[in-house]
Amino acid sequence: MSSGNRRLRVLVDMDGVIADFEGGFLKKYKQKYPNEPFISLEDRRGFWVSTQYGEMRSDLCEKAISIWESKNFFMELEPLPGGVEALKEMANMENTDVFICTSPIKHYCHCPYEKYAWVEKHLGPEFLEQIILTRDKTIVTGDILIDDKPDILGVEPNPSWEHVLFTACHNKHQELNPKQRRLLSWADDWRSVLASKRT
Ligand code: UMP
Ligand code: MG
Repeated sequence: MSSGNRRLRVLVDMDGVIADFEGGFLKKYKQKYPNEPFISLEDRRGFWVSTQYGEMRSDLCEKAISIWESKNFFMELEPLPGGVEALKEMANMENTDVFICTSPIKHYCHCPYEKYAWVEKHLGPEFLEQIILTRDKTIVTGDILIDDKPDILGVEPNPSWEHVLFTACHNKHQELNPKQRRLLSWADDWRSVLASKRT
């Protein structure tokens, strides 16, 4: 990012990085549709859950979407192991600004509210200052974006951040381009990744 800015700005995605979207989806899908086929997390491929369900049977795309459009879906997601602790530690590091950068769904009646409520519940009210809700992360500036989506595109062709791919069930088989880095989980060495961005 801009030279002369001594502070490190870390953007951390929410779904699939600190909140267990895939696990929460599968649990509620099975509860709501006990007689329909499902895709185990082991067999998940591709970022879009709805696409893979739709490929299995076309009506399952809508059924999948109905799960995350439901009240309390985002609110009740479990934290992914180590994520909350890592964010709190990061936020307490010197010269470090941490933001949660997350894309809400367009069915907006529950999701944005529940994302704020989730952050307040798991990270504390002071973290509400750090939330960025956007469908286009390329226009947000930062040194690093930790995100499980392999392709993060938008109107800005040259985002300021380095995207570090957070490993998830849907991306673990995917090959990275030679310059791209992964964080395998929050047990992986995220502190070194941050340190590498401090000059
Ligand atoms: N999402 C969909 N369809 C899918 C999978 C996810 O709309 O098949 C939504 C849920 C989240 C968003 O709101 O995409 C993912 O947000 P990020 O983790 O990329 O911020
Ligand atoms: Mg994500």
